[in-house]
Amino acid sequence: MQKSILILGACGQIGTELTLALRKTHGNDHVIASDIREGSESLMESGPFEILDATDYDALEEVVAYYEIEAVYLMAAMLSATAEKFPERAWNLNMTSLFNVLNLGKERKIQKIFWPSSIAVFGTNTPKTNTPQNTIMEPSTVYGISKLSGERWCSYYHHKFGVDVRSIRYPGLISWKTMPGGGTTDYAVEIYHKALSEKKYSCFLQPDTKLPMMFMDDAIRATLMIMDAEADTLKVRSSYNLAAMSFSPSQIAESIQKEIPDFTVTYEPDFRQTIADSWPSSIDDSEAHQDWGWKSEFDLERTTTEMLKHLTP
Ligand code: VAH
Repeated sequence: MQKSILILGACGQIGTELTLALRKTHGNDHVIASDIREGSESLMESGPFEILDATDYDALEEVVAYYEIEAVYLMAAMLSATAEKFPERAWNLNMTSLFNVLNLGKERKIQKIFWPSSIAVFGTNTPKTNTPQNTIMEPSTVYGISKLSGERWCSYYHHKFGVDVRSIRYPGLISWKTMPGGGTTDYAVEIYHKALSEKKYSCFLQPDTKLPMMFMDDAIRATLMIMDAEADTLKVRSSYNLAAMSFSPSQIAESIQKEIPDFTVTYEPDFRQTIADSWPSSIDDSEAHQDWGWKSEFDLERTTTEMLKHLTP
């Protein structure tokens, strides 16, 4: 009998699109979406859904047993900006949920795990351009600390207990199907919505703040690729660097102004500027390319075309 897949945090920015993509390839009934609240209409209508708190081990174990889950995608997390406002809640959510899933793997109740890390694991003393897979990692944000700790635990559970956990350090992600929440890179989504609705946007980062970014279609494809890869090809069991493009707020504004010439942007940096300044401006993802054939397909121009096409009423 075909085993099932469980997505934790299925209503989030990545979780929503990942659920729809997995349902397309595995069939709706074999992909169980879950979150602490219901999600978008397209998500709720397309297959089974459970209200589930990823920090509740007993509830998680019950859902895994009931649906005979083979693989878990743990997408539930508190992102960088919100985590700075609620450090202990962020640590509890990001770490307890990870330990719950890793322990299910250790007990062989599930066979495969995907867990998202982030470029937030790097800090101000990390080499800023073409940041390598292995380098100085001293994150200065609650979110980055939780993601770096999570990477070390993923590697420990793989090497000590044989848990098949796979991970990617996502850059900032740009999507049109769902709004992101609580991230420092969320400006790169908000700007498209504001360009279309008001033709003006106040950006919370400086115009020259260059950050690694990726269109959601690339991020979903990378996630499915690493999960489909042969286990012995994956030499990195902490988390793989992943890259597509890097741009600044002024560069994304220029790409939008090619389509909407009278769009204007002002810049009013807030606390998220300090977070962004601690992150790399570009990433070297050679290992992901070598080990499992990763190659991005969306640059800024193609991303802007897709975003404006799908968001235009
Ligand atoms: C955030 N979107 O802004 C997330 C991401 C690299 C940034 O991890 O917190």
